[in-house]
Amino acid sequence: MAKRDILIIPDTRLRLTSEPVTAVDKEVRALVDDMFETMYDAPGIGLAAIQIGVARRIVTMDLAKKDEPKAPQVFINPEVTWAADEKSAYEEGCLSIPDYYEEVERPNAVRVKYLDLEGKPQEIEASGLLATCLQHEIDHTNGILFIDHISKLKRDMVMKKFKKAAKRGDTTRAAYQEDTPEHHIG
Ligand code: K1U
Ligand code: ZN
Repeated sequence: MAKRDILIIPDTRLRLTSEPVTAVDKEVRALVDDMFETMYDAPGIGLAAIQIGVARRIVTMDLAKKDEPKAPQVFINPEVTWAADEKSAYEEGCLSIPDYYEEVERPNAVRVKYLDLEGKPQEIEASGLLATCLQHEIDHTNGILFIDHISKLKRDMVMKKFKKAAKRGDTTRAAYQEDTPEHHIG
């Protein structure tokens, strides 16, 4: 197991469309282990493989609360097969956009088909935070970021701030967080 570096915007690899997994083998399971180590260390509730620079359609997630036992979930080649017409808003964050949070409106329930760690096809119906997180992570596998769902004005402000930070050489989450402890961009 190894903790990997998380890519930060404007890293262009975050805009890649990830490739489907063709076989859930030892190599994929080792990558999943690294993703969990990276996600728990961050800490985050979800992670897509492209966030550590691997363009494969793999998502890890753990929505357990602080006082609950760990509840790791893995989704390989996840795909939305149905989305509710009704929308709900949730204040989202992203490990690739440190310390920026904004409300995003998405379908409040989705059905998602995927492969489990044994390579078996599965399908779940999700609502609430699971639905939000699945949509956020599936977006990552398609090169889409949550800031693509907010206004252009806000997105441009965020991109400007992170491009400036990248120019300064602040390309790690740690460097960025030391500099900007505030949650909202002023
Ligand atoms: O994909 C990512 O960048 C991970 C992201 C997932 C996510 C959060 C909120 C809404 C949708 C998707 C995060 O985990 S951001 C960090 C976060 O939300 C969190 C971290 C520690 C404790 C609780 C939440
Ligand atoms: Zn994200």
